[in-house]
Amino acid sequence: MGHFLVVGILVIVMAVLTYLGLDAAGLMPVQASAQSVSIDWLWNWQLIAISFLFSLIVVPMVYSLIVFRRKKGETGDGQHIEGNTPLEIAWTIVPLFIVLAFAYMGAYSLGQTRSIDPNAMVVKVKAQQFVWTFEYPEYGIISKELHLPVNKQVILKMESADVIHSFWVPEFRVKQDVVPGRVTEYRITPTLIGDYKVRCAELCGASHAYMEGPVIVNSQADYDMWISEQAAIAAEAAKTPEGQGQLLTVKNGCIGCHSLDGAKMTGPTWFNLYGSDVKLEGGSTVVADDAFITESILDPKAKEVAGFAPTVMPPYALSETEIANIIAYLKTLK
Ligand code: HEC
Ligand SMILES: [Cu+2]
Repeated sequence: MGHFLVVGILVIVMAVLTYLGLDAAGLMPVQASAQSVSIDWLWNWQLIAISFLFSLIVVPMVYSLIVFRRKKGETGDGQHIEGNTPLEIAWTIVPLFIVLAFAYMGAYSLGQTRSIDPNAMVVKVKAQQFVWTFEYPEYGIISKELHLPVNKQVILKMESADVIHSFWVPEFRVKQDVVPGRVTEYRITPTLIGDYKVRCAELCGASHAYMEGPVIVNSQADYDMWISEQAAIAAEAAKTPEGQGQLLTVKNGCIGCHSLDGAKMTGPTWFNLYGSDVKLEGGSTVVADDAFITESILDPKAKEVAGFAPTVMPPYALSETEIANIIAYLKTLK
């Protein structure tokens, strides 16, 4: 009986120490959404259960290794034990209740994170290799930054242009796949003003690791200011062909692959592109004029630019005017 008492006390001490250690390790980033409260609550109970089960296995094992070691000169077999019905019933019933309790807690937490505010504002999200774009349909704003007002539920309606991506802001806790061919929804109520990052959490291609975008939680006043600034910029841009062209390149995610400043990304830079000589695969060159650019947008595989994979850029079925506007915009990039 003495052994049971000692092991029992050691298990409890070890469980408490393990839990305190895990808790102090800061495994989670800050809590920045209403949804994260119930998720962290569930996570905390799991840490407690894990700490206890870990101790329940490790402590008796180490204790036995030390205390029940074979003594010098001991040569006989160990005692033969067969079956223990009360113990077997206990180790079936207790885990059953633990699993049921966690199933209930999990369902409760899921319900909390899904709770619907009928006044939630809508932002459209487009995911594509390897960029996130955000559209505020009420204001005609398209942006590479997601701005959200604090303490207000937002519903993201997410679409993918190519493969499966996954919208993940660790500080918000909730994660949701973005699947081609359907609209997935993501509800969140940010509660902490600050700058975060959305990452793609689904391996989606060569530059998956760089598929990040800023997520900024603002006070209502700062958010309103940002919205009116962006709406003014969008309205101003819509007046000129090059402005409309620029909006199109954001909307279609072109700038996820083409830099404006000479930097090499997945695709060639657009800096000084218009009118320049473009080297093609195989050694020939072509002048980047209207015809070449139009062809490159409608049928990117027609001519391969040297040093770039011809398969990554999808064809874009843009209208003549849209392409003219994009060309007008490209001309300004000098
Ligand atoms: C997924 C990445 C990606 C996206 C998105 C993308 N492109 Fe490209 N683009 C490329 C790559 C790679 C090449 C070079 C290989 C080739 O010719 O196909 C290229 C080539 C081009 C060229 C040819 C010449 C050059 O040097 O740039 C033009 C023009 C162009 N893209 C325009 C666009 C426009 C306009 C959009 C948006 C409507 C767009 N691209 C979206 C990757 C992309
Ligand atoms: Cu992705």
